[in-house]
Amino acid sequence: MHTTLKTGTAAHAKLAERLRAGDLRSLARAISLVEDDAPAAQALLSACFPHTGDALRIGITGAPGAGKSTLVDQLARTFRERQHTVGILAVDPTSPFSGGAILGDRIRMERHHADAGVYTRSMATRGAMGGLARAAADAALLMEASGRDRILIETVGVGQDEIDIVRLADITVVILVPGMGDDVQSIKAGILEIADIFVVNKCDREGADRVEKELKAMQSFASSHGSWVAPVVRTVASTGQGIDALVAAVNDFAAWLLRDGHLRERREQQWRERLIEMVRAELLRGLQAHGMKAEDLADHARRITARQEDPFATAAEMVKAITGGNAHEQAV
Ligand SMILES: Nc1nc2c(ncn2[C@@H]2O[C@H](COP(=O)(O)OP(=O)(O)O)[C@@H](O)[C@H]2O)c(=O)[nH]1
Ligand SMILES: [Mg+2]
Repeated sequence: MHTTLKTGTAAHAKLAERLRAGDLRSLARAISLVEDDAPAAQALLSACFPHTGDALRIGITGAPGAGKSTLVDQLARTFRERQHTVGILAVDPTSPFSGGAILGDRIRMERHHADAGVYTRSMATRGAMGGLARAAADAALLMEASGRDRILIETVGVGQDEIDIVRLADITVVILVPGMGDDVQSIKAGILEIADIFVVNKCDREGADRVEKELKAMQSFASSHGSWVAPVVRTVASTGQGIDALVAAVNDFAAWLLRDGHLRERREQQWRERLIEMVRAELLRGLQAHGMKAEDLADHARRITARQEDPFATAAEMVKAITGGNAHEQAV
């Protein structure tokens, strides 16, 4: 089954067009639409999608205060020097604030204010309807459609949300710092496994050697990477020390991705997962359009718990109601 790309209505087409021409206000408006999961968002994303796929999306994660924002700033500056255009997406699953209200990111936006080649946007739990990871992925896509070829996605290290968010990137950079109690041993295995590049930031502090040594001892954890061994880069983000080495590591990894179909494989895996998510969201939307309310779901749950209703039959019935057929027969 193939669905051709839908062209949106005139209004979406116009917004998409202005966004693609580099108009920052249109980009901001478009991101708000996807953040709100507005009905208009789908047509807009569809219109932008054909104009994406060439940018490098770099996910950066680490504990609060590790220096992510400072490092992202330095990366943005370096990429600008090398004639790239940059989109920065700061995603905070722990914050209820959105749209640029995250402290520090305001300061950053002011710093890059004069440069239209750097676009910064904050995103938080409250703003993102239908999942932060989904909204972040869509926002990154819009930034890319607006012509940015380096998308930096910064997210705070707090667990599954963070993993979901960095997994939408092509490259994942994990930042550690000496003496913050987040010794390598205490870092969640899930985070170590997704790292393509390790950064030991705040190397002006004591203990950087130990963090680096521990990381190197654990490099074998990144076994899912095949021939790539995640390097350890030492930085002092606040002075810019080590940033060139980090950019070099990013470029090395980007080159590795382009060899033997690694990038294609990674992106296909991402789309497999995202498609499932999108279908799930679409089904829920269909159910809501069909009149299902949160109270109905609560009623079902109550009856099911009391063994007055069969959840397996209910789920099939619900899907059948919106697809007009037997879900199982159709799926097989
Ligand atoms: N000493 C030192 N301080 C740093 C370094 N990098 C960042 N900082 C400081 O650490 C604090 C937190 O940095 P920030 O980038 O906001 O961290 P984030 O929460 O991970 O985004 C700020 O005061 C930075 O100036 C570094 O390499 N050395
Ligand atoms: Mg930050």
